Amino acid sequence: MKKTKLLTTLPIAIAASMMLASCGDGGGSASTSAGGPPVEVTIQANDQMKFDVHLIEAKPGQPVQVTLKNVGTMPKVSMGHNFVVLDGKVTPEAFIEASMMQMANDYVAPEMTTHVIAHTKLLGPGEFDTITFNAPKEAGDYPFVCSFPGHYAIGMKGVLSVK
Ligand SMILES: [Cu+2]
Repeated sequence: MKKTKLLTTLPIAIAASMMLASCGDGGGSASTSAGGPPVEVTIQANDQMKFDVHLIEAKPGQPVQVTLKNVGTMPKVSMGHNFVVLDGKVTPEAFIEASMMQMANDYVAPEMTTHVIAHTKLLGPGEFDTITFNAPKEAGDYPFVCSFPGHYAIGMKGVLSVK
């Protein structure tokens, strides 16, 4: 009698503990991957062509979740923003120059995608996009930019520091 009761209640107990775990810190299922719990970053981009975050720190191989929010009000065609992390094997300047005519590709030149670790969509006012990627396994500083023409030069840039 005792035995059967244990057997029937056990699955419920397991289910309950799983629910508790998933409601925990929001770290979610990604926390089980090799690089440890993800770094979560929210970056705002505005009409003044500024990011409010210029440094992201991660461990080698650690998952990184970036949410880019365009908090501006100007139209996407004149003031769109994206977030592009580069592999360090191409300069941001070369990447931006190659991408400046690539509006249809969210200003990410197809021939440059091998140098792109990750990128968001190009966002119009009030839009946001969330991407998750793994930080490079090699320690170093990896540049990130907004590749909308002119924005990098004004300062829409930063560094993913892996160490
Ligand atoms: Cu921008």
